[in-house]
Amino acid sequence: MADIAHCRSDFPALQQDVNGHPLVFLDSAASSQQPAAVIDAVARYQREDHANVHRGVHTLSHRATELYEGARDKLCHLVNAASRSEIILTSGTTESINLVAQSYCRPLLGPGDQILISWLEHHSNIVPWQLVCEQTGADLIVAPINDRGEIELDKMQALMTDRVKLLGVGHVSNALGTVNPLRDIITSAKKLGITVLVDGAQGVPHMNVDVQALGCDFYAFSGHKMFGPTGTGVLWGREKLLEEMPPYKGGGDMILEVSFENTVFNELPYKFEAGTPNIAGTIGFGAAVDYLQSVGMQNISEHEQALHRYMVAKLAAVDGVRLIGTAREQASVQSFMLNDIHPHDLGTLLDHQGVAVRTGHHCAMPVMQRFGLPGTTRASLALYNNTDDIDRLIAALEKARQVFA
Ligand code: C6P
Repeated sequence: MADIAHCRSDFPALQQDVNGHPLVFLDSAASSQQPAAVIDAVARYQREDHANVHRGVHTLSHRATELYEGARDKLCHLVNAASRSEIILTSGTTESINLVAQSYCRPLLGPGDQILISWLEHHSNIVPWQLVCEQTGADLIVAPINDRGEIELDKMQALMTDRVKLLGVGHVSNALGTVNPLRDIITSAKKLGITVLVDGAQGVPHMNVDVQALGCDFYAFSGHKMFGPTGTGVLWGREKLLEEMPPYKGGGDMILEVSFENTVFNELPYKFEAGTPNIAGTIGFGAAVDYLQSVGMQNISEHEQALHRYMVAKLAAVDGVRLIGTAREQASVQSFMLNDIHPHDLGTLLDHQGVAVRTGHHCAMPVMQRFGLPGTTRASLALYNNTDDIDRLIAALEKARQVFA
């Protein structure tokens, strides 16, 4: 198992100065940096092995296919899927959720049916459901959150009825860091036979995820938040459901036979992977999985939890800081306000000191509306962060407080 303190040196982008200061990167929830192992795997493929997958009899095509399908196997093991057929390679969480909305929900829903989500969701776990509701006449209903930023479980359970055909819930809130009580939510939904999709964009990078143990039906995540390239992602789904779903994109590779009269679709998982995929990115995604596992998910989780506690304590002690999101269980993310300074102004000032954070609504506008804010400043952690990074953030905030006094 790698010593986590040494991991930082694996990330070339972290070895630079920004605006005259060594970079402190606290924006991994938006997109994490990539270790050299990932960058090299992509470059090696581009230099030596590039060809289209599943199509050629020649050596390069075989090599590319082996690397691409090898990444699928790694992802299958990472989340403990029952079979590699259940791992649909997508461009990211957003595409994975749209796939479920269009392939699973659209044929199923009609007027009177409901999709249930929570107030905590990212726009990617809101808008695809709004679209399919518009297309089918179904309704989107929303479970509230409390002032700490936790789903009000009893109210969510009260909304679970036989009208609800799908429940979409995040694993970890990207805006507030809340870790949702998935076991309780899924158990309650399953008692009523409700299909459950988990948006795991902020889950998989930070903790062990076992989709079979969770008991959900779909789990979506993105490569670029877990040290892989952008434009990569996974939809895990139960094989039985995926078998019954029609594809939502047509094209090459997702067919067995095409005539003008009839098309026979390919088997899983290819039925959902029309067209030439992001081969290089997916190979990098596979290398990112190797990297995560070489560090160890348990190791990562413990490191980030300890660092999160340190960050919250330090932030809370800064005069004028108000923490937004104080759930009893949080992971990797902390949102806050500093006095009445606009988050964009604060973010710019922090950037001048080499500290990268995200500011704004974090693609979770309903969460901001719930707290009566236009946006927040958000610091988010990954395995390469350490207490020095937090100390630099705090020093930069103290300076900002004086500038805006
Ligand atoms: N959140 C953030 O800064 P994509 O863009 O498809 O890789 O991921 C979308 C997405 C879905 N769900 C959650 C919980 C997310 O956090 C995100 C991406 C980034 O918080 C960019 S908005």
